[in-house]
Amino acid sequence: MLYPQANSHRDVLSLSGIWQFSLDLEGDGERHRWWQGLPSSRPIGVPGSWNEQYQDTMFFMGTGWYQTDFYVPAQWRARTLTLRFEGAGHSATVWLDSELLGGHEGGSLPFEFDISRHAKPGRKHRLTVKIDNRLGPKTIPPGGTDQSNEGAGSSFLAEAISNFSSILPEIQMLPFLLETRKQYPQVPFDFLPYGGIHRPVKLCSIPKDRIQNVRIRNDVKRTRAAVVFDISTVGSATFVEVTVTRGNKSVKAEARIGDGHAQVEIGIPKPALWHPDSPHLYHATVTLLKNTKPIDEYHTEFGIRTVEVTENQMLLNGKPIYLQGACKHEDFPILGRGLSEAVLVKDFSLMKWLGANSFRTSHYPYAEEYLMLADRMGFLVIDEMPTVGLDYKMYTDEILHKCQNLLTELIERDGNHPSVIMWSIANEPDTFTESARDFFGKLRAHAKALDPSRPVTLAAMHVPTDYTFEVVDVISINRYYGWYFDPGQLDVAARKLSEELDAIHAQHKKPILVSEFGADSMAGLHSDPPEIFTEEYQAALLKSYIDVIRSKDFTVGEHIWNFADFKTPQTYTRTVLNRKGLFTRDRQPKLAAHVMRQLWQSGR
Ligand code: GCB
Repeated sequence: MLYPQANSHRDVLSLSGIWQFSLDLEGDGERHRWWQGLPSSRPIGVPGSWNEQYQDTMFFMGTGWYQTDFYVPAQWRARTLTLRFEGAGHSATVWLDSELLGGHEGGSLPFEFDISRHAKPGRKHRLTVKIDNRLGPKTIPPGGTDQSNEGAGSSFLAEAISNFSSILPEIQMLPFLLETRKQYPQVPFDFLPYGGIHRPVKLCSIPKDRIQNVRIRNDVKRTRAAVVFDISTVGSATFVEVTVTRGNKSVKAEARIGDGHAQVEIGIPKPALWHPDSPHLYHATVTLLKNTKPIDEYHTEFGIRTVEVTENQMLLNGKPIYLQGACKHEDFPILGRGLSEAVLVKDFSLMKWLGANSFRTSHYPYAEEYLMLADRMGFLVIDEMPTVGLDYKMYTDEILHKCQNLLTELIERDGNHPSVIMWSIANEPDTFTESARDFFGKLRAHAKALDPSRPVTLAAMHVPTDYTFEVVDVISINRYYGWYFDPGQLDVAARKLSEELDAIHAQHKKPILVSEFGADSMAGLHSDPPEIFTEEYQAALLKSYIDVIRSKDFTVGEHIWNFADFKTPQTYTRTVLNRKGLFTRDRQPKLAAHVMRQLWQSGR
């Protein structure tokens, strides 16, 4: 699936704007054929989560219906017409007029429908989308089945209690402890399970004979790069031509199409390599030819670079690279998870201001616009699956198959971006059982089969007995000493972190990224000596972790949790937001941001 674009053979119409919206509180919208018209609807902004657009939708878990009317331009005749959703969910069901087009599960990857049979150029159509943001024991990510407290993610503890309560009386305390872990809405992760059409919806007009997909890979040998374009096509075109341009230089090559596929290789002597300090991009134009006549084209940018992993290091273009940055969320006041290019630009400019060179798309794939901008501005991205909060009971063939499909979709979408240097196949799943090693081992193998050029990691918390350390290329650990453990004791935290890093590396001989560490701070709360929740304590904790991380020659980076404060479910450990941000939710720097800027701007 190619990212939609308008060029001399293609057209895109944005359906972003104000749609109509109704909550389906009785769950009978389908029975009442709401695609024919929404009852008592109100306006809603698309893209955007529904949560913060009205007071009564803030914590709503259930189904909400969206509707809008649009015209298909009269000149779009004899074309293939598609309707593309960049991200909506958690699940979406779509109707065009009274025709059911289909559905999609998972809110963070694009999906599209061919509507050529239903849509008539020059006519007005009604588009209806039913969104359900409820999560269950088999969704990715998992969650409670409704907005009550019946959650997934704690089955291990519940089972342990019933098994051991006759032998160990203390274990009877566990139901109480479990109760205190609950949050509202109940999900086994720490960000709001937003609902809505989070990313743009687009109506696309593409040629019937067309370029279907373009995969770009590069092989760099000494002073020459071979860039290979794998192109799939639809229809009867015979040749495909690729022109690669940089500045005023261009190179061209073509190949014959066989069975809807062609491979074009272009040699580039002395390539300008992509690197965060010099994010050189090449421009490629792929042209589809029928009897030498161009009938479709697609433009894309790409970068030439290599990534390798040794026992101690990550190498970018053969040289060690150290990741400094923060994990993010798609989260902003009022927009929720909704895409705003202005917020994106603001965030990337703040990351540059900090001196960060990387980030992780915790805990799901972000809008592709993030990667496009990361390519241009020079950020190294760890691209994460939506596999967050998996418990050990989920390690079944059925769920594995689901995760493999998601990984395929992710690599299909993001594989061409030079900024993506590593796939993260999960965040903090249960990894203390051998079944975790088998499950994530198979997922890693799937990633390698689709994309041998990138290392694979998993952000783990069950240190040191983590079975997935055996199957990943880079070990990533999320650590909260000095916060959830040993609060207020930075010296103890530093000692524990240091011992743990040494022990993991001694056993596994793999590079380690500290993929999360941090402390909440309420902007404006101060204390001396530093106490938890103050700006001083957050800054001191980050600094002391970084001193430890940098003292090891096998660590490959420091990723702070989190770039900015973000919205969470309600629980007594959160004050409306998770406040581990370097910035407030509206992107004003806390003390820690200034401290990190000083550290990062001067390099490792
Ligand atoms: C973690 C999770 C992240 C949480 C964070 C926290 O380990 O990966 O999703 O938000 O801790 O602040 O508790």
